[in-house]
Amino acid sequence: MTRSFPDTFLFGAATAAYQIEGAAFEDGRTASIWDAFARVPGAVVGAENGDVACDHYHRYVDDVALMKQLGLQTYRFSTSWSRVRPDGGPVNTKGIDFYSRLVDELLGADIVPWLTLHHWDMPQALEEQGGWTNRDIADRFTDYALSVHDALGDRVQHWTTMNEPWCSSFLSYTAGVHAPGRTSVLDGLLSSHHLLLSHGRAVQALRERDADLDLGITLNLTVADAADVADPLDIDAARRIDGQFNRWFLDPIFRGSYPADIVRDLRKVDAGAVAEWQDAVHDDDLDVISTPLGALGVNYYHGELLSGHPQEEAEGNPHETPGQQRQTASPFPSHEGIQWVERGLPRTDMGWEVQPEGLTRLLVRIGEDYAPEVALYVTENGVAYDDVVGDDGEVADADRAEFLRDHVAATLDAIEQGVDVRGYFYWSLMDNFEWAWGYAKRFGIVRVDYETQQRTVKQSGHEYSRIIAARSV
Ligand code: PNW
Repeated sequence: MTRSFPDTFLFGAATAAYQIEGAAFEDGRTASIWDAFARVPGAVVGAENGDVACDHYHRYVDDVALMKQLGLQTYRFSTSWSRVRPDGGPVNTKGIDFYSRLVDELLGADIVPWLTLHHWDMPQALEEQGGWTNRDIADRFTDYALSVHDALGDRVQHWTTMNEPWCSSFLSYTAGVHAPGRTSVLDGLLSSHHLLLSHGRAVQALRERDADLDLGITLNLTVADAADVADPLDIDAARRIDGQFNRWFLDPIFRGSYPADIVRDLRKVDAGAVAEWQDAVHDDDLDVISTPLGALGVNYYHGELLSGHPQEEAEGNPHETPGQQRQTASPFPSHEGIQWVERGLPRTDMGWEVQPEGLTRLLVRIGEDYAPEVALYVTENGVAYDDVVGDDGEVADADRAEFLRDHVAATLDAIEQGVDVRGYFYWSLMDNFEWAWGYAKRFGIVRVDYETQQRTVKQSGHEYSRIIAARSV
């Protein structure tokens, strides 16, 4: 039986500035933390960087034509802070003009622009003043948000402040596998708070400008299941991962408080860091952070099955990132005794399990527990596979086509269960710079030949076009 999506549901695809633009030092852009981190020996597989990436900065006209050909209704992209305000300083007209031309091109193609202000590429000059660990960053970020709004506010309706603050705090400042590569529990805690504070301040400032803007944030979220649902240790392991990954961000945004159980756990790990973090959380901060939103973006890649029995083997851990040549740590400050259990589900090229029903459960849970008043969008979902290019130049990625169809269907399942989900963005429009993995992992529905910059729509891209045209699965 085929089932249809609501008429207003939006189908799109997503990218991020550093991952596709290239032109890293053109037209006044200066270094971001990713330009700097990519040059640290051992930080990125193959010592690759985003200097050229997909050369989207020069090819955006063709890329928008490709989006139109695919039938995308919306396109999620990010603006580069160091292009718009190099070194975090005054506005760079040439930099912001690029986004203005991109937005015009999208609107001309009838594609709704979906803008993210921060997708991890903060100016390196600001990192040198402490980056997200320095409270002043909230003012810098708000200035940056307003300058993007100055230029694009007349044409862009949908604004996302942050992409995945868990990644820009704990993966970046505690685990050390993403820029700026620090390994400190305190820095992870401080940066998570300042990312949320910056989000709240920017939402307030943008809303003051224009009450009609659709404002939101994108979080990476997971379903954390206990291996044995009757085992107290397994239940507790699932609680701790859910708390550190999901609730650490959801609770301040939607409930105006940090999860007390996790604060308690963290105190056992590093009481000094928790005390310093508590000093950094000022009285009014949580009111600012919980400013009501119009949209919550949910990024879902995989779920996790957890055990609290240390003797079990930790084969299932999806949070393994490269960086073995550098000192790295767990992104979860409270990880002792937690094991990820292998459950035999198929795995992707990232080692992540394929679990579409997890997306349905996640959306239902978020809709019920946190966001009954806010519209949900799946702002990222996608898969890396080791694509094979045929003799005819075609990419027969039946595995990705199936993944896409199954997750679009899982989104529809949530809608049918009453959750207000209004869009789905596949990650990613095209193969691109996959952070610490460099160009080794391909998520695109469009293949990029990094020698020639030629784009080829994969079988999964054609499949997505058919789904969008039919508006049903
Ligand atoms: C997201 N994890 O990153 C990002 O938003 C994208 O830029 C990225 O390309 C995409 O997912 C694929 O990786 C994540 O460790 C990186 O759980 C790591 C995790 C989650 C999301």
